[in-house]
Amino acid sequence: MNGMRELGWAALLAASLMAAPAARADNLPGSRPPDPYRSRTEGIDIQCPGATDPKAVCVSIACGDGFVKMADGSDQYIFGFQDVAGIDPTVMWSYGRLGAEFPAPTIWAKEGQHLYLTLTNLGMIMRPDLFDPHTIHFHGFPNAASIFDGEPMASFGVTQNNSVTYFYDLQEPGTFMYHCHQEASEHMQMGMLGQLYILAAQDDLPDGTLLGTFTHHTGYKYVYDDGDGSTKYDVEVPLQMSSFDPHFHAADLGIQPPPFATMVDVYPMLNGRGYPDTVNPGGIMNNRNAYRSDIPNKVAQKIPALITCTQGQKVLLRISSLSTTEFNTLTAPGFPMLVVGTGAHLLRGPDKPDGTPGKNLYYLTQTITLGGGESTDVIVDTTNVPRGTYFLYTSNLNELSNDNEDYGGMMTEFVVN
Ligand SMILES: [Cu+2]
Repeated sequence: MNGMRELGWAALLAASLMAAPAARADNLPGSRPPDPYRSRTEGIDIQCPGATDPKAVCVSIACGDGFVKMADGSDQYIFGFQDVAGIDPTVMWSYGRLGAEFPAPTIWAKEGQHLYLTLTNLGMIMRPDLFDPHTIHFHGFPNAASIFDGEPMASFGVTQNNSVTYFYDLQEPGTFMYHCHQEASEHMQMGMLGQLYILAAQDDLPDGTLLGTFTHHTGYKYVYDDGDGSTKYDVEVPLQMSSFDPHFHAADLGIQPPPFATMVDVYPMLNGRGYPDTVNPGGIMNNRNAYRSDIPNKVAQKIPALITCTQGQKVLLRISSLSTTEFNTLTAPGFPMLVVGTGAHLLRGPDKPDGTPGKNLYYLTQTITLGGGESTDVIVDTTNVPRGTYFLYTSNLNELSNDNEDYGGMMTEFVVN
């Protein structure tokens, strides 16, 4: 066993060296498309400066603890991730203290790229008695090598004060997610949840390429490599369903055994916010300074859930769930919600024996129900939707509250201008 273990660590070291820390790359051309929504969601894909592999993208994420604010004003202690790309390792441990964000920073990359994903474990500021490792599990990645799967029972967790670089050869587009898999029930309830989108290579076809009877033009975006233009969209909105049990978070902060068996979530959220915070287009400042007077507050919830578009646009809702407790249902009565993908796959039947593509299995629906680990791609064509502000909300009506505060929870607004 010892020999195998040493071999594993040798491979890890080699992988870490391949993606040595890079200088901050804000001014370099990234693979992030110029989409106004994306710039607000702090997508963090960047080219690796100096890399000889033109397909390489480097993402650097740190994990630890922090605080977020619920829509009723209460503070929640969390475990989570933050973007530290380009942060000098000599200052990272002071820069990143109590810096966890919820949801985790969204990772964007393109089909065909090589993703070098570095995770650094900064430890727990409020729980110095805990020596928890953390991992990144790229949920849904096909055929992950167990060493890069972030699944600690098959491989390892990243221990405190250590960094490890995971590697993924991105062969398939889709709406994925990531989370920590170490003591998953606890760490996922505590907030180690993020979104991970792989953009379709079909976006980059030469102008004028024929896809059947459909003509591709530069700037067109598709959810999948559909071959017929049927998953083209104009505006893209991330919507991650999640929820918190404040008693569980308080127990972790108060050095008490977390109540697994009685886990009941009373803060249902979209992108880590309950209504009306969901429609706040800005970030939400936390209150960590009240717990550590030497650390100033930070914006720890950076992903709005407000949906805005111009009439006639096709809006892609990338909906996912990493809930540890509930199945959640979203509805927008009267809206034409076309489901084109589930589980990071195009909804299409098998190819025919002569090689022609199978039949599209897209369907129109009024409700989307997801459990933890599920995702779906919904396209709303607003051509026939009258201009106005609509609600997208959960039909589990008990989830339309922020704990004891009514008229909140898992609800947001869909604005058609
Ligand atoms: Cu963890």
